Amino acid sequence: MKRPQELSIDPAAQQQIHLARERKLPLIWDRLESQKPQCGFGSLGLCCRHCVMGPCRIDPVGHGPQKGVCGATADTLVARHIDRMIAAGAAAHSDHGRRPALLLKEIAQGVNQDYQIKDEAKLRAVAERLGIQTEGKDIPALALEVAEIALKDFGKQDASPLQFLKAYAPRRRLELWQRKEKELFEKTGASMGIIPRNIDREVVDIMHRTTMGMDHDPLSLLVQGARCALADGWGGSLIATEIQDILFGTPFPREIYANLGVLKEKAVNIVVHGHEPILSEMIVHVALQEDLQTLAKEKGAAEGINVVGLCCTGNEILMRQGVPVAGNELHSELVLTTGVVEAMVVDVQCIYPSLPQLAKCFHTKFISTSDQARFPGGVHIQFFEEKAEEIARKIVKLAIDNFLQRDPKKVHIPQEKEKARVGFSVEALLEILGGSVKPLIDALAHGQIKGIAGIVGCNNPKVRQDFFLVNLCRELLQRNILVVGTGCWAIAAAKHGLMKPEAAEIAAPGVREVCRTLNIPPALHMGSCVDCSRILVFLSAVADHLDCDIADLPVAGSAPEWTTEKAVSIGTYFVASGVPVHLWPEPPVLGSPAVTRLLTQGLKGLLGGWFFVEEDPQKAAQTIEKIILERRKRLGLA
Ligand code: BF8
Ligand code: SF4
Repeated sequence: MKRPQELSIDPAAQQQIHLARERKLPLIWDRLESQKPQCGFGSLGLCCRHCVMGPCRIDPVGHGPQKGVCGATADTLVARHIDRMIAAGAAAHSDHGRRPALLLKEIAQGVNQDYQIKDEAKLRAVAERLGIQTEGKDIPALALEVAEIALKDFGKQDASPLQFLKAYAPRRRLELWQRKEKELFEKTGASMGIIPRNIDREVVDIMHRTTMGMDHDPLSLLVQGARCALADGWGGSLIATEIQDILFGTPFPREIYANLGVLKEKAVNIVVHGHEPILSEMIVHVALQEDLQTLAKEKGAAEGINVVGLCCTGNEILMRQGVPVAGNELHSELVLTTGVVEAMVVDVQCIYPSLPQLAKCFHTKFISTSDQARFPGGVHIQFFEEKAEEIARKIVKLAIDNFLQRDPKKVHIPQEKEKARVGFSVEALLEILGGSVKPLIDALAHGQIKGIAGIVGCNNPKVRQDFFLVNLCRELLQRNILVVGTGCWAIAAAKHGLMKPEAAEIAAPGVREVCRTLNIPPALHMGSCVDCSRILVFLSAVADHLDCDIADLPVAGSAPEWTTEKAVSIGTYFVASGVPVHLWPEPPVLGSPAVTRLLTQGLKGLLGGWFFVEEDPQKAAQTIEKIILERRKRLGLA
């Protein structure tokens, strides 16, 4: 059995793993062990269950079957599987984006009174960007138009590009996608679209083309994968980010705390976990109401109510409200083992189904709220946006009532918490830079900063928690590469002190100097996973300023502890936008050398980005540096 130190580099996690073992509480790492050895066919992408002539598998060493019952080859199986991963990931982000779009419409029409538009300036900016005539129009009218355009991007039936993509993607990139569609047709005689037409349709297209007896060509499967991922990045995720900013405010820099030490022994602790801020914003709002704070104190919680976030919904309220974050994905079980969580309230995505059972070992109420995410063993309180405040109050009251059930013998809160400066939206970055990307471009041109790397994605129990996220970041900073990112990486960077302005000390002199001058940390928190769209928008601003393509910029990406299908979609839309992307662990594609070649080499000529796999943070940083240096050279920079 591995020691806690081998499972996580986070001392808070190590303590709680140790404690859980003493109390015989099963954790995710134990279940991973129990799954070993994991299926070799699945790991290589060589199995298929798309019809009941199967399940089929293909023998990677050539002794067994080389084709499925229908005749599908390894190349088809692997490409179809990756496509379905992209479709699921894009669906998750985009279905999330649909909610704020619908809510914006309801607010504009006066149907929903529980929420307001907090950021009118952002609404105007988005409307202008979408080409809406803004003069003389009031806020509800503009909100309605923006919402309608967003909703149309989900449902329009013509083949024109998504409106959001057209309004936000850089000029040269749009031209490249159009050119490549033509080239593909000229070369193959088959029509293959890259530019997304409709967010939902690209997901449906994948489900259609990957069913039995449809598309068997790895190239056309992967091109549709790219198209669907682009519908996520420049569509669903972007819509989520922009409209959430309109509804709840665009993030600007602020100080927060991160790690399990943000829990309070003398408070009613409510952990909000999941992804959509619509519920968590309301929980934060009602938890501040005086009558509820008083009620908590009457029950003996001297410090009232303490709402903390987890994972991406945590990132949302951290960026906008300064709510402390208890941890990233692998902290989601550990937070319960502190014994001080009165309620864990979840919405959608990345919520382990093990949580309600683990909550039962304590007094913790596990409360699910989404019609799309039910958890046997938990409490379900259905959330309705039009009754948001009433429902949020009910949830918070339940948590308060639960305070008296806490068992002091089971309480252990690790002391670890780190300060972090977060909230680097594109708007915030532009303000820091004095209104334009030019100072950053100058710093890049003069070699003060070599390049920019985006680190995104998850924790994965197959990788020592935070080890790769943190060490890759350090390695890049030491190579004079500025780091931006989102999701569980951002929480890791915050927990490990990389988001304090003082962390600039570990960076090479150029980055250090820039950070000192601008008073920013060297690792910039740009938000939740849907906020990877902020990175796209920022790259777009830089590319348009230079009148070049994203593929010309000295940038690269990485998802070094990735887990989810959403991460595949994110990685793919960066690649399809011209950014090379590092991955670890390796994706389930190695069963097809042809698909692997396409992903690691072929896509480069087509879209400018490609994937590479590397197990070691130092080597991954070396490769990223090499890519950045090559791109600098092509741009004529030293
Ligand atoms: O959307 S980084 S484990 S929490 S998938 Fe999930 Fe991965 Fe965390 Fe956020 Ni993103
Ligand atoms: Fe097997 Fe083909 Fe059916 Fe897949 S689609 S399960 S490979 S027969």
